[in-house]
Amino acid sequence: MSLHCNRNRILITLYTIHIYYICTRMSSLQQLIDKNKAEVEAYLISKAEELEQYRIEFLGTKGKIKDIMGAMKDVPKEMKREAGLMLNELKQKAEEKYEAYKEKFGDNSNKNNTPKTDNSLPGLPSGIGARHPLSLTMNKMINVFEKIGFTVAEGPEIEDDWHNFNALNLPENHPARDMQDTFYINSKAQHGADWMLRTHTSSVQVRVMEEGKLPIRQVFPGRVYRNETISARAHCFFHQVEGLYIDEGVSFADLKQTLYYFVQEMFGKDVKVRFRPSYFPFTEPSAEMDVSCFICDSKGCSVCKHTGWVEILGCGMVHPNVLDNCKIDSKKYTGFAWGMGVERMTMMLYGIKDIRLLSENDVRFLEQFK
Ligand code: 2NL
Repeated sequence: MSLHCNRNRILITLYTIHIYYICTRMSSLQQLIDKNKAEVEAYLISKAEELEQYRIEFLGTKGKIKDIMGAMKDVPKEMKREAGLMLNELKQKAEEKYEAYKEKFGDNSNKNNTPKTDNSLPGLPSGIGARHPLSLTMNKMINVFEKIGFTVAEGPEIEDDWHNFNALNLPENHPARDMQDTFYINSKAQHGADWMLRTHTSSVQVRVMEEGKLPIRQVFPGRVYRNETISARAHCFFHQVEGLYIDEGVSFADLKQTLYYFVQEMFGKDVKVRFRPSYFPFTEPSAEMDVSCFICDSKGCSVCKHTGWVEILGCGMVHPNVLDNCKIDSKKYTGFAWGMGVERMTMMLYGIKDIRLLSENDVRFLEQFK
């Protein structure tokens, strides 16, 4: 170590002589400063020891910069100001380089290795997530039915012909089976059955009915698929909450009251409902239910297309053929069923104008539901 220091000292002393030599020979302090600047820039530092070496050589009390400062006394008075500025610039450059590397190699002043972070400080907060608006709506819908004794059932998204169509009184040549509407997976594959993405959650209801445990009072939430062109109003996959109630003596009056209770819980006690006759292959009679427009209080707006009413679901009494297909005695049992779209309901509740926002998962959209 002392050998090392002595060597440094000898080098530095030699350098001092060298400086005087250059100062007299070149008669220009500028050249000396420029030379040092270039040396500072070119000095290679790859480890902490080299950084210390650099410090001693340029910034130490017996270093090159101090030496040049010593040489300042020989600079003529009228040049002192300019020379001082040049020297300061060199010093600043040398110090900046030193500080930059000091940061890189860590501060060695922390000799006893005490940790530099205070572990008692609270951690950085991580962002709170938000439920997807579809989940919010779906949960709200399910909760209403749970309050009046309905339970939840789920089933597969890949279905066979029987559960998605045949059992539901959708005959072989029904237009709903068309390739235009249904995503078939492979045509007439194993055992002559078509596999497809379910087009409604009614297929789960068929599975429940086939189990034969009665009465049935359930809701069926889930994703369904239809081969539609994607636009602001339609998507090739969306979500439904369907429902089914089968027991002895279930009537259309029960259907009306159950769905009326549902909309009151969803939209408030002042909401009005109306039923319009409709057609579905799996129900008879069938109806569609409208609610009074809660956006404009039925005064007329773009949501209700200035009619004062918005359609929210399709429903009806389960067709006797469907009951028979599922081995439920249609002479003894009756039931009602309904189906509604979760996207549509969500768009109405939150004023969302484009259905695609609900499946793109743009965080800027989703974080608004915190
Ligand atoms: C609509 C119409 C509806 C059903 C779904 C159903 C299921 C079985 C038996 C009878 Cl297993 N019906 N479901 C009934 C009527 C309408 O959905 O427009 N949904 C969005």
